[in-house]
Amino acid sequence: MLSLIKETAMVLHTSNMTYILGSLLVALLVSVYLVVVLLSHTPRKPHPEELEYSTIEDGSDEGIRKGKVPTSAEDGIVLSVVVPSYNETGRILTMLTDAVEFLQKTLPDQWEIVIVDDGSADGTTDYCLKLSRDTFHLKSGQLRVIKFVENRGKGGAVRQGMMHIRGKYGLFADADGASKFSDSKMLLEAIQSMEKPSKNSTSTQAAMAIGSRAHMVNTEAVIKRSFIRNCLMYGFHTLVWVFGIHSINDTQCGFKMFNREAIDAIFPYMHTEGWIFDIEILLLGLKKNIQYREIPVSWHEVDGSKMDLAIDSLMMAKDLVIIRMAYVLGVYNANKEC
Ligand SMILES: Nc1nc2c(ncn2[C@@H]2O[C@H](COP(=O)(O)OP(=O)(O)O)[C@@H](O)[C@H]2O)c(=O)[nH]1
Ligand SMILES: [Mg+2]
Repeated sequence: MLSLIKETAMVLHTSNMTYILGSLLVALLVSVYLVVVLLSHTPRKPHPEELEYSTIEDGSDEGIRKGKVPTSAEDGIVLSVVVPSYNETGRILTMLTDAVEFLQKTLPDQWEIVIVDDGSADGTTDYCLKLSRDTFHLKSGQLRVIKFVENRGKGGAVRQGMMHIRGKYGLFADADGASKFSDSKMLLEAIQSMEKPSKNSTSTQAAMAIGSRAHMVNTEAVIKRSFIRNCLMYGFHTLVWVFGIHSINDTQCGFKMFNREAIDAIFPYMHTEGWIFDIEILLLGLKKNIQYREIPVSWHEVDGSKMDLAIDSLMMAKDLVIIRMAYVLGVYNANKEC
């Protein structure tokens, strides 16, 4: 009789423990889900002014023409270059000079530059339009500026720019000219070699070419960077690896090109507006089986970074975890535009 009571007590004890552990697990999962929902991000809708671009007027010394941003490719434009720009009057001249010179030479009249001025307070928009007229002597429409009413972050600017280009291909490139613009040729050739599955094929496959600085890890350019910046870089790489992008060595290079099929499959679905947006682009690309190639590009450190190493690194780490968890838990849906 005593052993029966003991056995019953044991069974009750075990089932109680199972019940408690089960409840804890459910509570943990619900909490994680709620935290991810709370910290997930919905990109803000553009203000009406942000769906317009400004460009210089032909044959006028000061005239500025405005137009509605395009939503599809237009004949004649092969390459569109999107430049996210936040207070860049001090740095953008070098980048634009390099880009305009190369584009005029290699794709005459078949290119455009779209500056996305992310709520700058230093007159970036007027400065770029003035350069377009007085320094580069461009035609109306060749350099366009979309000006945000309020700051959204680099990811938000790249998203908006890429969704409103006219080119068959879109490249986004940093305003500080850290990469040599002529390297864009390698990215274009890589995409063109991936997009046609065979010589006779009529369909075009989505493809992206990812500028990479991975080959520079042991070079002067990286070694000379501050100790703290390199520590953060290694920490970040580890986090990216843990959260599941194993096949791409440099996720953060601000020099990436897409064909229109890839642009349509990625950018309307992108939630992230901050610095970590490259990771979401790559996750969406991988999820959608978009072909890609990582292309080594030149790169040099340019002073005047807008990143606050301490705060932005913490934010990036948090956002990286949230993006990954949001896709795993179904908070973000790779097939639903946002
Ligand atoms: N749209 C947008 N772009 C930004 C912002 N901050 C920086 N950028 C752009 O992002 C690019 C890289 O910025 P940079 O400060 O050089 O970053 P780093 O190279 O990672 O140190 C440049 O084109 C900047 O203008 C921002 O708040 N919004
Ligand atoms: Mg930079």
